[in-house]
Amino acid sequence: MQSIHQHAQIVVGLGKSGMSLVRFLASQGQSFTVVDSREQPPELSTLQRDYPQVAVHCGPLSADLLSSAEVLYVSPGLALSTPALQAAIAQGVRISGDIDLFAQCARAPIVAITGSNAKSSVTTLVGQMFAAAGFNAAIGGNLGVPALDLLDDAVDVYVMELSSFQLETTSHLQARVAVCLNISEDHMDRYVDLDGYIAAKQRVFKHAQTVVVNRDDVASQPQQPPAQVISFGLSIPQAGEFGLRERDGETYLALGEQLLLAVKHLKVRGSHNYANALSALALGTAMQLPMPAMLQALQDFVGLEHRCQWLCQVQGVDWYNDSKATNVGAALAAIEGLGADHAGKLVLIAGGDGKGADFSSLKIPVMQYCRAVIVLGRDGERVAQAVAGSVPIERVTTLEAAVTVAARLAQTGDSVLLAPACASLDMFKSFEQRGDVFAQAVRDLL
Ligand code: UMA
Ligand code: ADP
Repeated sequence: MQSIHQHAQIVVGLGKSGMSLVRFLASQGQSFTVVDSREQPPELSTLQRDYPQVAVHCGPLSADLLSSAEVLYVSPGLALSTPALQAAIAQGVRISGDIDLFAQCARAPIVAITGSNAKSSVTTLVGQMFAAAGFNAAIGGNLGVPALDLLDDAVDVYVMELSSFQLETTSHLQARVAVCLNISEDHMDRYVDLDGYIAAKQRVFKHAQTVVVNRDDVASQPQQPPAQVISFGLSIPQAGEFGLRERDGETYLALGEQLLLAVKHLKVRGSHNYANALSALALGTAMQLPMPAMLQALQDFVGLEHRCQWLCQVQGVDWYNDSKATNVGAALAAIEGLGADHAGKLVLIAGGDGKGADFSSLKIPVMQYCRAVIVLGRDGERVAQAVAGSVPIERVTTLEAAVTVAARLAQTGDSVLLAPACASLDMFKSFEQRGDVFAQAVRDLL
């Protein structure tokens, strides 16, 4: 029988975050226990191979065990509303997570980036701006590499993508600069309502030195901003603000009255990408990065895979992979961005795991920009019902079939857009796999 003291620290979850916590705590010579509600968590064999001495409990979470701890390091995939966690919280057990520990140990400043959409794109872009300016920037967090794995005294700055799930367990972030890029409904299977989701996102601002705000999106703004605030938005900027300005028929990224760069020099299109460029400039400016390095990075940025990514043209039809459009807000940005940019119509492929979302806001842009909608996946029918009465709807059961039907429906000059407005997990391992399957099916048309 293990003593209660041995369970003083418990790592809850044995995925990527849990395993990074194990490595970190073990490297500090600390003792801890690991639990995971799954019988076979993904990192179990790695744990048993590398840390055979660490106690691990797999299967249904024990409220008694969790309540005996002093602190629980909870993985982002586990909701704090899980009954065994609630029981522990009621007993006064402290909740923390990998980001909290990371923030307490990081010796370099942290740029903290959250929001419903564009986190990965902006995190990558800001990382590239630091690199262009000659700094050793570590980028990660929700983007992929767990925060604790990035800790290194040689790092000049940490550029961190943070999810609402990670922020829920974070109390000591103290970012040098923090942003919540935008808010639209997501993860409604995890939050009681939109306010709960926004409250989790707002934690990014706690004790931040400087805050970057999206002046077009009130829900994303901090309730109590610090003294130093830099804003971005698509409107004409006032002094010290980032925004868009028109001059001689050209649109420019601008800082106050100063024109910085014509958007035609960016390799990514659509107003959502201009907003991302402006937010990255605001973040870089808050970190005193030189403007020429930032503008160079913006011009070199080709965008990330699976985000409104142009694949190829087949018989006069352009094909776009936006598999990362895992919520309605991202799908809307793609439909409106591509729709406004193209003379032809869009054939939209949507559906998957809807995470409890309301799809009704898709109807008007679908009516305006789409030729047809092809639905698939667990919530495909809910998407179909939301857009019913707008354009023809086809129902399919595989992504390959969706590509075949889309090729038949699209006319010369049209574009086919995979922007599911849903997570992929009902049919695929990840959004990357969904995008890869789509891209392969499109290549098979050639
Ligand atoms: N799980 C259990 N029981 C447990 C622990 C986890 O069933 O005891 C399940 C969760 O419900 C979830 C899955 O396991 O379905 C993975 O959860 P996890 O917390 O173990 O995840 P990690 O492997 O640690 O990966 C996490 C992030 N995943 C989630 O937040 C779900 C990764 O973001 C992130 O890259 C990684 O940490 C490193 O920081 C992925 C993600 O999908 C990309 N994020 C969501 C999003 O972007 O929308 C928030
Ligand atoms: P995140 O990490 O927040 O999911 P990504 O950069 O991976 O963000 O992009 C996710 C999705 O959001 C993609 O479908 C992308 O095309 C879309 N997107 C990118 N920028 C924006 C924006 N400013 N507003 C809305 N959607 C966006």
